[in-house]
Amino acid sequence: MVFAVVSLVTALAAPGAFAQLAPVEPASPNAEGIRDSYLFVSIFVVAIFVLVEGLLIAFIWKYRRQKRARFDDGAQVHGATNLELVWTAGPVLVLAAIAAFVFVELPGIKNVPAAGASGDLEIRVTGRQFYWQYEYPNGVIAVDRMRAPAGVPVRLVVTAPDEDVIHSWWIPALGGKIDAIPGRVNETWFEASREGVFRGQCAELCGAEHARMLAEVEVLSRAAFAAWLEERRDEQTAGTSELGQELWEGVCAKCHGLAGEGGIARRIAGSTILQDPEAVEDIVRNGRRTMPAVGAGWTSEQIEALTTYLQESPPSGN
Ligand code: HEC
Ligand SMILES: [Cu+2]
Repeated sequence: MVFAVVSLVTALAAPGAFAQLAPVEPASPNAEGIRDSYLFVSIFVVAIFVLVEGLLIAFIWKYRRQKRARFDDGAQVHGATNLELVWTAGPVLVLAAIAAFVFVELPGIKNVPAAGASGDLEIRVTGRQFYWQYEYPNGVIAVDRMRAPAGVPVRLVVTAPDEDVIHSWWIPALGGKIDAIPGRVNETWFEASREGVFRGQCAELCGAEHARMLAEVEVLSRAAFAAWLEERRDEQTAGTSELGQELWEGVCAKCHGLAGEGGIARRIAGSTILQDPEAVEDIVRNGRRTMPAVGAGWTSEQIEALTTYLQESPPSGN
């Protein structure tokens, strides 16, 4: 008990500690709505905590034994109509205030805003063991790191393949969690208010390498995003994009290690299979014994990107 109090007090005394108790600095209107709701609820939480603990201490003091004999009862008190009315009506009013506030905020958190003059952008987000795959309207594919424009509503269509498990998309600065469920399509959105890199994490325990299922959204200016998307499209067609490296690092390395040195799955550095595009395609599309079909449904561009990467930069093993 004493230890708990001491550690709580020291934790709160650290600079910026209170800020750390609040959700991260929002960078999208829906994340703002979530944080505002959190802070609104916190007002009551803190007030009730102080009231209850304050009364507790006051009563312990006021009704202490003093000179009364050890086993004598204290004065008996019965009935206090006004007090009873207050502690019945008070919580009702508090709950009504919280419910009203949340219902006002909720549409702004949940609903994708109507597209502006520039139209919105839709990105398909697929959660798989243990990576996030993004598909842009022009066919560009990326893994784990999403690029998005600032100031544009981005609609995320979130799902998982039938043979996979449930994951949960969550970039705290850009909004709430949304589950990626096999065979179901969920929608969420963000409209990034500033450029920067916003980090998140799969928020649903999804298997051995769940902790490494990190996600990032790199928010660029509109012009920079448009340029990136177009360039990536061209590079992807020409087979010179970073997609191959993204696939190796985002997919294979999570189980086999960044240098193929082995992890939760065996070492594959130096394996001749990796130099044989057809063998790689087969194993990646169909799995092999205990290896799941991590690339089922991949486009031929994806397969080519990976096999080219494996030939150009074979995993070194250390
Ligand atoms: C979910 C974890 C996981 C991921 C992701 C994964 N693998 Fe595997 N991989 C395994 C396991 C487990 C085995 C061992 C299979 C067996 O023999 O039972 C394996 C075996 C292999 C082998 C050796 C096969 C053989 O017969 O010798 C190769 C090559 C391979 N993986 C390539 C890849 C490539 C390329 C990727 C990325 C596209 C990848 N793996 C992604 C789990 C994974
Ligand atoms: Cu996951």
